Amino acid sequence: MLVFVMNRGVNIFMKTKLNKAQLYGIVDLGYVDKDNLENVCLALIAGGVDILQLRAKGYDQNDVESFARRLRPLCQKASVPFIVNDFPEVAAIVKADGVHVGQDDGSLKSVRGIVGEKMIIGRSTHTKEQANLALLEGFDYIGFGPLFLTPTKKGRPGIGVEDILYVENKVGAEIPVFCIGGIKRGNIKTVIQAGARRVVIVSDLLTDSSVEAATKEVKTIINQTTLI
Ligand code: 3NM
Repeated sequence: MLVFVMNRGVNIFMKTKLNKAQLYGIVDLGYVDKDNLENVCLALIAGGVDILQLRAKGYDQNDVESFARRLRPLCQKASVPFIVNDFPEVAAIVKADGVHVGQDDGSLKSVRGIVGEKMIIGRSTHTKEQANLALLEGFDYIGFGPLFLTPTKKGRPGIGVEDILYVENKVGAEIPVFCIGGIKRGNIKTVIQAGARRVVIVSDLLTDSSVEAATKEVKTIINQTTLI
């Protein structure tokens, strides 16, 4: 018998997936042609991403909604939580599993008011203090970075790996912390050895000639490094 467990808060099935996630992938329109969204989404899923976000900076709400409608069923079929960046209204309309918001995108309460009680809500954080505040406010997970300079988020300094352990111990004991920004196959071991348990990787996967193979490589590195 299939029992679909829901409580009054976030969808438990998706929350469990979130809690187990190690690799968070992003279909980022800065790297992916809009005619190729499905292929890249499927390649990330086949490679083993545990969560997938749609990020479409510079596009308007109607465009983002139409992109989200194309990716939502692919993630649903694979049981991969589907997160919409920046647009809580779109997340609500397409019944995404979650929405991700930045520091300037309003309070948890205001986002919750749009997406309802069941949806995962993540917050970008760039300092230890912001990470602590996001936990206190009640976000379901945080991004923490950018660790290194990255072309995907231009104009931001890298914060380095020094604070990862503190944030993992303090915030990561309660909610998932995804380290982000400039993480690549070449430096992921350093990031994990500095205390990271979960990572987001964008350009290193999306600029590879095989997104699927690159994603699989990352999963292998994570598994090997985590076992050490
Ligand atoms: N957010 P890449 S860093 C989308 O620190 C994003 O909040 C960041 O892409 C943050 O893996 C970042 O190509 C870019 O560096 C991540």
